[in-house]
Amino acid sequence: MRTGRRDFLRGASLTAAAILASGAGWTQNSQAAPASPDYSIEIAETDWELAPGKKIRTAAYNGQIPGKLLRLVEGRPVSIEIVNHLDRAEIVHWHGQWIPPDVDGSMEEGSPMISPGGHTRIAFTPRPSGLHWYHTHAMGHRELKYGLFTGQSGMMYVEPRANPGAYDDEQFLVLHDWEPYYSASDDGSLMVQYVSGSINGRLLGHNDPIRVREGQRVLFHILNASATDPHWVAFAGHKFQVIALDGRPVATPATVETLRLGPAERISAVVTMNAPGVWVLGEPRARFRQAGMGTVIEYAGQSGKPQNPQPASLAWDYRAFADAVPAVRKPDLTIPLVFTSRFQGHGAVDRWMINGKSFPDGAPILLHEGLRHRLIFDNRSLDDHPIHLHRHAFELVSIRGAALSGVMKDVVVVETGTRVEADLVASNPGDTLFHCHQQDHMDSGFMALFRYA
Ligand SMILES: [Cu+2]
Repeated sequence: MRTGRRDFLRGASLTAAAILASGAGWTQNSQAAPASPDYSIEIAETDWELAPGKKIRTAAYNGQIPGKLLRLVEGRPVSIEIVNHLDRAEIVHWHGQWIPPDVDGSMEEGSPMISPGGHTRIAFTPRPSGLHWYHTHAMGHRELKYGLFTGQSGMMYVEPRANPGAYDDEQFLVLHDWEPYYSASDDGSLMVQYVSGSINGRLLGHNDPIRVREGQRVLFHILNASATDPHWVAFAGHKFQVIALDGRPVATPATVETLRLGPAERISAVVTMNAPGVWVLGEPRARFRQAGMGTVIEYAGQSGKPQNPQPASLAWDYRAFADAVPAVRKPDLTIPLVFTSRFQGHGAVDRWMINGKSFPDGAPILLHEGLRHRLIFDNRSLDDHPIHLHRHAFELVSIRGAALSGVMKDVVVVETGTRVEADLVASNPGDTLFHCHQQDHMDSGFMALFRYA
């Protein structure tokens, strides 16, 4: 581990970017030797075995995929050392946390990048509680080798001050797609596909089974860390009681058979283990299951080949988790956000626009502290988009014209040709990035900056 000040100085003497990189941390100060951090994240190229004989080389955190689970406590400050062993600048974003822009981990908000070979230390006070995650916010680029195409992601669970605790065991599952390549879509533009997919860094059959006992209530915390793909999750013979979305408890903890997670979405759901056997939990769609995106659940005393019957249908509706009777609130102002794409020719990636502008061309969108802003996500493109707002959560207020309340999110999938409305009560001043979480879309202009007036 190279954390000495000498290394920092060598980095800092190289470029202005490296000097900027020191802005957020103690490295500016030559006097005080800091106490050891609560956590340390080392970013480096890693040879990772998805399955015996199937190795990939990718950047990862601390040599493991996913990165280690960070268990933080709401309101208890945490310090994190980040060391970048790569030959390119990196940045770590704390997805779902309501923290200041200088530590949020977004260049566009003013967080410094960590120079090649450099390091920094950040500190923040975790809020809100629940299931969140940390991941690179660097660009993916055309080669599909950087950004979220790598293994640079991990879960962060912020314990609430009062833990509800109505479960016997907890399991954390991170979905990710690997070995990306371009294929031509029907209209001739390029889309990203993958050879393999994993849960917790291993292909189906190559993870240790999750061992359970009949009657147990297991709380699954699931994250889709894919760079670009939405995923379904099913667990044949069992149902999920969804208690939180994106870390925020839902108004109605409804029970469902299948889960859908757009890139960056999280679901916390309790499963009562009432069907003894050996089962597969994972992507029900054949293409993704064959690519490896599943894990085995084994009841005590049971053995044999994992059973994997298909769900009757794939269904997901955010409204299932909303208040029984939607609360009606009047916004103070309305912000229309129209999503469109421009075809760039056969064999090219599309250009993406919000209100007709590709980032960074548009002017910042102004927020007013304390006011209720109604964001109107109007998707006039042919793709679904997982829309993300940094440093805040918003409340869904309508989907395809149907009202709802009681579902807080920081990512929402806005399906093609539809409109989703969400209320943002602006309460965390500072620049705030708004973007599609699909890596190839955000890289191609699908971003905007929100700025407090
Ligand atoms: Cu998108």
